[in-house]
Amino acid sequence: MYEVDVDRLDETMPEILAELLTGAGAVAIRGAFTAEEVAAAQKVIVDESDAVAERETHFHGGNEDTIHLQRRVWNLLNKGEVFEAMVQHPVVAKIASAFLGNKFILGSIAANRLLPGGPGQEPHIDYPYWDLYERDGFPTAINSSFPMNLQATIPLDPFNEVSGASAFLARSQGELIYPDTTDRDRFFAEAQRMSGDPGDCLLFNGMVWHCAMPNKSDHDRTAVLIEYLAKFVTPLEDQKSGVRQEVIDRGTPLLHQLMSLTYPYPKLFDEAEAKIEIGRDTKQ
Ligand SMILES: O=C(O)CCC(=O)C(=O)O
Ligand SMILES: [Fe+2]
Repeated sequence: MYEVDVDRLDETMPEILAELLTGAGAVAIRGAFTAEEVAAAQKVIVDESDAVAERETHFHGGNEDTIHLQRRVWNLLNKGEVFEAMVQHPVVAKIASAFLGNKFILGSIAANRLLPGGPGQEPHIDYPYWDLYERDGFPTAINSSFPMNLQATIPLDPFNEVSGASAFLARSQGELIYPDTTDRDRFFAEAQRMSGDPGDCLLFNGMVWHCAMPNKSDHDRTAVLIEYLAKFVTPLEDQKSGVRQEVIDRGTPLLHQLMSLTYPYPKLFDEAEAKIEIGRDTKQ
């Protein structure tokens, strides 16, 4: 995987964007989060997923028998200050801003915890393309020429071949298709792993074919999955209803942007002040 050089971020940004859009489709930021942040996140996720019943999940249609060994924790922005920091990592924010536009938003922050024996997923692409197998639901000629999604996977446990590090097929974003069942042999034969240590941050273009892989180790394999979207895409998780007011009150301008609190639409124009808002000649 392409390794981001955080000391030369501005200089290498064009390379990073090219790698994500038309290159392999994934880049790694090593050591993005501290051991303390990893431990704090891990504690919340283990406590939550031990305590509550199974949650909605996806891409596991073929694994009904082992699905109890896979645990999702949703809406993490509401579940610990560490996640408020995680969604605002400065290097990730800079890359997301350049990739998706500087008003990028948060689509989701959730955890995927695979217990030993936990199942992998079907190869897929991520929201907003995650049901692209229902092709008629998408515009004609939709294509991969520009991105609407950037995914960040933060391993909280060692991510390797044995533990079930996510697999991805380099350059598969090019055609923007949801992998067919007949593509799976090629996917599993040619896919690479997003290997990493706890606290790394693995960024990928959500149009890249990828999936969680089975956990064959004797330890948990947990990752925080963050989804960033272009400003005009409907977020996956309803943060406006799901996140407590105190999180909003202590939030930075970036956090408010991420929660779409600064994005004005949809809007009741009948109730808006009569003024000229949009247009090249508009006075700000
Ligand atoms: O947990 C993983 O390795 C990947 C999860 C994933 O791709 C998803 O849930 O969309
Ligand atoms: Fe995914």
